[in-house]
Amino acid sequence: MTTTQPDVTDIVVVGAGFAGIYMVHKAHELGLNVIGVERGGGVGGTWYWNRYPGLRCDVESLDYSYSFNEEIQQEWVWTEKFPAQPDILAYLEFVATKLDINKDFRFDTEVTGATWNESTQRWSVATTAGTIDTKYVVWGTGMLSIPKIPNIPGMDSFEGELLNPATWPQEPVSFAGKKVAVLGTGSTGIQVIPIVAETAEHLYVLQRTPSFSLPAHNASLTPERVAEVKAHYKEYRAEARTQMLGCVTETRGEPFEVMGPELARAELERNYNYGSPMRFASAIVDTVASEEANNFTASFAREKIRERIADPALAEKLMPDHFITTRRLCIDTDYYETYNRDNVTLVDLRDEELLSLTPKGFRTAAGEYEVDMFILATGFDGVTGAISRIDVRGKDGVSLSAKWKEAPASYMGLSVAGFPNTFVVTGPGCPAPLSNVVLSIEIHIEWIANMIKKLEADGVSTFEPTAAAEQEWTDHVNAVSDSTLMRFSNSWYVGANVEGKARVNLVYMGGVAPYEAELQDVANNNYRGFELIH
Ligand code: NA7
Repeated sequence: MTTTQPDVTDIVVVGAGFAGIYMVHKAHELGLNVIGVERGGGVGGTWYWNRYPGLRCDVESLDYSYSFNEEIQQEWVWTEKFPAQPDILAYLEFVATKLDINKDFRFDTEVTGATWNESTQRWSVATTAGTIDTKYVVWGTGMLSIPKIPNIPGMDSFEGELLNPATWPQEPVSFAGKKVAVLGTGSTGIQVIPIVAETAEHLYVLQRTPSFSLPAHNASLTPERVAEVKAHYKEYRAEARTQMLGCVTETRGEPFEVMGPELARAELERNYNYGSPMRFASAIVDTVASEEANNFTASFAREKIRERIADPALAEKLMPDHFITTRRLCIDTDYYETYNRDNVTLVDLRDEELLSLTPKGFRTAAGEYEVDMFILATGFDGVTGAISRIDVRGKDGVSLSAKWKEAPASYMGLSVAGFPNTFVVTGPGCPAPLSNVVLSIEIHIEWIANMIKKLEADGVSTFEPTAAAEQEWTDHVNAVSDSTLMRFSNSWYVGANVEGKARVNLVYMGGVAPYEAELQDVANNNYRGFELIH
């Protein structure tokens, strides 16, 4: 009998999205051996799988890109204010080629488990293409990579096309002449709905919770704007790094009380006209913290929504009633105007509960609807979803998904007690979900690489955060969150969208710049909170 020997390396990087690409590059810089593992057929991560028409990032392209390499940021040309999925994918392919990291990835390969070996003090990573023995594992599995598929009775019986935006077919999908249903009105639904309506015979939008959405005012980037940013890109990026959301917002940085209603309204108007959720959310600095500021911002946003919908009764059904920014603040192109079309019907699931899918369509408490296509824009098992589906076993065989079932805790949003020599990029308890996530990823990868460099230089064989440090950070994340209106959130930011998932504050609300300062403080104090074993 022959046994296959595991491959041996220094670092395994899981995922070839923004995090994985940069981490493999960093491993090269550190002179360490690295193996990347990616279940997709190429780089891109969530931008590889999500391909539905209308998909764009809601962070501007000049921000939503790597800042660490001057050559890349000068050479790549963004053409639109908000980048479309094909452009982001092409950008990541360009970066991967430029950094020569494709050769280090095993594509079409899934990580199925990872086990900490007490005797060797190393990880054994099980993949669909063999086992890898490694000192470190860096999880770059993404915050929004596992779609949440709702358990609707009769789903198997539906004879039409059942599609999920997060695993959209690579070949074009036609809506022409079809009756289509879209379930879900978060960012995904809001982006796909206007596109479907353009050619579908009829579109039914199934809404349970209305979102706040603002016009994106997307447009081609003028060569002048690109040249202006590129001439001072270093300074532009440096400024982004001083901000709460990790991108330039030109906020006055004043709370509602200081601004007063007149100035506050003018600032909301200015940012609304600019078209950017990051800027609009930052216009009044305490929108997410103060009820008064939030109500003011939300009233303004509701007024704007009303102006876009011809039928006032329909407008009221589309009116969000949560604290603005405690669920994703969306941007759109013609989302509300789509409801003014004759071929679009809103099915308000608060009035008529969705009971089931049927062979020919779907049934609500009000009756049966026939459709040829049903699109599940029902979101993701955010932040912890991907890694929790992998059988990760730390010290004493403890399973990470079991540990996280009750409360997904981490130290500093990137490491977990009981799981040595491991980093979870943009894990629970960091500001990434409410930030320019590319910058949040860069902050994590650079910090991780610096830590590995120091540990290697000092001859440290293992590290892990202490349980006390993890608890202290988790308490801090909760205290900051609870001091904001996020305590009322009912979204993936707090795990509330997935049945049975623990409701916890997955987002650190302290802001990107203060968070980076806290990370630096940990590093400067000899990695305070970590146990380092030589
Ligand atoms: P979201 O923002 O989680 O939105 C999912 C939508 O699907 C939301 O309107 C949900 O309503 C709805 N939904 C989910 N399950 C159901 C069931 N079972 N019945 C009815 N409606 C349902 O996901 P997106 O993909 O749109 O956006 C995710 C992130 O991607 C976004 O935040 C950006 O960061 C990019 P509910 O709220 O549950 O009532």
